Amino acid sequence: MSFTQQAPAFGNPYIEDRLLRSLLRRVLPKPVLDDFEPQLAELGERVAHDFHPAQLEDRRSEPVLVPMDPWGNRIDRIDHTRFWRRGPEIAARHGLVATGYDKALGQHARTCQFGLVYLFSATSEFYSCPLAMTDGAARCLIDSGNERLQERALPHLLSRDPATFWTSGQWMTETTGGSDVSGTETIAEKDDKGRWRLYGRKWFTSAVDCDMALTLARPQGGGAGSDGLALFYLEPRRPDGRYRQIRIDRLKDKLGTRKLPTAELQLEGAPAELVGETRHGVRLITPMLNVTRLWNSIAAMSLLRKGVALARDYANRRVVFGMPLAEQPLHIETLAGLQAELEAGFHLSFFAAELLGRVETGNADELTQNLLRLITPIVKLNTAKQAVSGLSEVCECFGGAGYVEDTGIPTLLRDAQVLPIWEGTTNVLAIDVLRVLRQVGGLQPWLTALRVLTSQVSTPELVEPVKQVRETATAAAEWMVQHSKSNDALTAGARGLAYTLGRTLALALLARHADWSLRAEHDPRPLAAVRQFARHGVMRLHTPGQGEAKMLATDIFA
Ligand code: UCC
Repeated sequence: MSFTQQAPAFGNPYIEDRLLRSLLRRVLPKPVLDDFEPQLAELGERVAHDFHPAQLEDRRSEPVLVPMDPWGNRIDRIDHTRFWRRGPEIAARHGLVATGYDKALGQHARTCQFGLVYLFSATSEFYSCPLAMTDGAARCLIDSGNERLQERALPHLLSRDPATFWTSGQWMTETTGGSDVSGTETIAEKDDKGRWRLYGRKWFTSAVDCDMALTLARPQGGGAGSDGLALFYLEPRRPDGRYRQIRIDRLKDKLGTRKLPTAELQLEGAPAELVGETRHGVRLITPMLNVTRLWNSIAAMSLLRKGVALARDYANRRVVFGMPLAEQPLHIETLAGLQAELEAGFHLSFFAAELLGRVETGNADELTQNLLRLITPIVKLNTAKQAVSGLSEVCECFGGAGYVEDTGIPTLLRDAQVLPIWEGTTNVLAIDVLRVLRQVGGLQPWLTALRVLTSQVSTPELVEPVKQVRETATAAAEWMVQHSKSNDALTAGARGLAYTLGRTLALALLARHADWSLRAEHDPRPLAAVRQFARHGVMRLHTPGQGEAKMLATDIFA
């Protein structure tokens, strides 16, 4: 019998995840954790022993658009994968959206919810995407103050009963673009009964067979640009499942997230309802964007965590050059580097979740609200990049097997590549960071957060990382002063700024957690993560050389 390699095993991602468990012990009051923990363990059990093997077995299936029935009737039915058909049951039963709004959990509702999302997302065939939009829609409707729509939709969006649970879509992207929506061509017209009807083409509508959707359209006679757009609510399908004046042209042929049916569709007079006024739709939909950006961050860490867990397990099973990979110094370094980036992105994401929970329950002052607004794009763009580069490394940890589809490893990387693209690309979000800095009057919320976090660190071993945080904070403040004089220089350096703000905050969060872990639990591993991450560096600021950059980018000799 020739040699066969043992496959990596994937265990309960709650029971086996030191990171999440120790974060929850620090952040949640003990009675809340004691009460909530069985839900995490139960979902983790299903993820490892049901969802993961079921998805591997059904690896090849993809959703299919069935435009016509056999008798020539237009039906536009989407036949989902097996796992997707279970989505509503899983989402409702485990409260993947509802937990975030659970009043009994108070300001901890978001931490608890995103704990569940972190366990589920990487093993959800991206069913987490419609759930993110569902959560975003609930937030949006609450913030809009539109009581009629709240009464209509919230009981469904926040339902824990699969029979009444709804998902929501977020239909923003058109052929004119998903980043700059000011060119949106969808028109809203009133019919002779005074009802709004939408006409236009949506170009990237994820999870198209949702129960409701929020979308942007231009009321006829309204102004140009994004100010003239209004936010509309629609229920795309009739009770029999047929679409209401909507035609699906095709499903997208994407690099990854292939189980997620993303469609191009035509609105041919679809009935809709105004959420707010007949303009300022972009402003009205931003609560949704901010919530989905946080889901994106947690999803990034969920995927990276799964990859690292598989690579770590594999390193114990794979023997080469006479030794398990897990005992080889260079492989150990590689895994340690991955783990440190994971821990950094994890603490960033859960810090944002914690702040969101405080803001939503009225337990946050203005500075904290500004901090949440500032770090939401920063956390999203940093974690998305960490997931892509980390999962590329994860593939390499498996050698050739990491390049072979039926191991399930390549899918992790392909799926991760959507994370820096949708919900705001890295550049769009870096520019959003500049927008927030202008609105909140500069770096103050970030500087204050660093000061508060580092003041909680007293362990002598953490003196150096804390110094690194403080020095980078000073450098960032100086960089802002130097570059604020030129809008071009500020914009060209915005990525470097956003990376630096994110990585420095991550280092401070890691240090705070390591300090607590050493004192409260005598666990030295978070300290090791701080040091490793500090070695990777947090400073990404640079002074852009505009002339040279342009010469290189255009390849034209000036
Ligand atoms: O739809 C898509 C696929 C869905 C898949 C969901 C998956 C979720 C993750 C799942 C994980 C498993 S993808 C398409 C997504 N599209 C975007 O994310 C849009 C990206 N573009 C931007 O974010 C841009 O910055 C825009 C569209 C917001 C820029 O629009 P404008 O109109 O040029 O921007 P303005 O005029 O600067 O902003 C309009 C208002 C301003 O407030 P006022 O009117 O009071 O001055 C801004 O301050 O909106 C405010 N604003 C915000 N407020 C802009 N962005 C934000 C924000 N993020 N939060 C709060």
